[in-house]
Amino acid sequence: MTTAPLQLETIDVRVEDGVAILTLDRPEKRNAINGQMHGDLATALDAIEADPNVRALLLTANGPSFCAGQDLTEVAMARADDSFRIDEHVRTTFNVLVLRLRALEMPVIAAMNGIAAGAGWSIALAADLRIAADDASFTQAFSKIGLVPDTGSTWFLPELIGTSRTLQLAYSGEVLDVDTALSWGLVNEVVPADELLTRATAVARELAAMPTRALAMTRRAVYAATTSTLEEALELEAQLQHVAAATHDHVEGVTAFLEKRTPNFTGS
Ligand code: T3D
Repeated sequence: MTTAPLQLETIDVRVEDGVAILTLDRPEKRNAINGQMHGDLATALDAIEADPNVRALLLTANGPSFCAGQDLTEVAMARADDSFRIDEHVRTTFNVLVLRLRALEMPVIAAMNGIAAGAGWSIALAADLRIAADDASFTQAFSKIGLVPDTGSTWFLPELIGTSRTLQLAYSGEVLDVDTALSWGLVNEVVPADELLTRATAVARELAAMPTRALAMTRRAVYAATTSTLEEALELEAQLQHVAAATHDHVEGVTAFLEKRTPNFTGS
């Protein structure tokens, strides 16, 4: 079964070998997220969630930067309307997006080129793995325009780099280089820019060929553990193991091991 590409105004989605490659495609504005892109992201995720062929998501972007965060032109225009509430905007757009990414039943990988700013970086932080081009860089950006980090930055960054480094980045809005990001654990791997998509796609394909339901439950358990007690984590592991043990892929994995052959996982 093949899946037709989805060409939206600001986003392109194609499915290859079980990987949905979601490309932000507004390069002339550095992939700043306007209302159209917020809507297109929701449409793209609807399609990805509904597609049984998709077993991993790769987030990437066209042009010289990964994503410049919220489209500030639109925010400036919206503010002219007295009824505009920025908190509602954040709740109904970025917050929903981040929670949807974390709830997906598959691994999520970000392939990051150029600069990622503000909410654009936060979206990548919601992914499980980040593979960065050697020209990638990262900025919290929010303080430069008198805003508070959002889209999960205040939650994701301390998890990865601790509170002091988070506040250093958030206060200064400094542009973090990719080597420092790698050494701090903010990206998993750095590759030459012209190899980014090839490498990230290879990683995503590898994950898509694995026991998808077990990987989905793995990310669920790991993310739940960040806010749970050891007792709660142990209990969730036990419950999820019960579900995993009933999957076809578990039977296939054990059978293949005993038969000394490569398993053929189907994601079921
Ligand atoms: O309402 C809410 O939901 C609040 C939520 C906020 C979440 C946030 O994300 S706040 C942070 C917003 N982002 C920023 O502050 C970053 C702003 N952009 C930049 O600092 C730079 O553009 C970059 C460092 C990202 C890239 O620099 P460079 O030199 O490669 O490109 P450039 O020349 O600055 O920009 C190219 C075009 O993209 C330019 O448009 P033009 O003049 O050619 O028509 C520029 O205005 C546009 N652009 C870049 N970022 C944004 C943007 N337009 C609107 N909004 C942007 N965020």
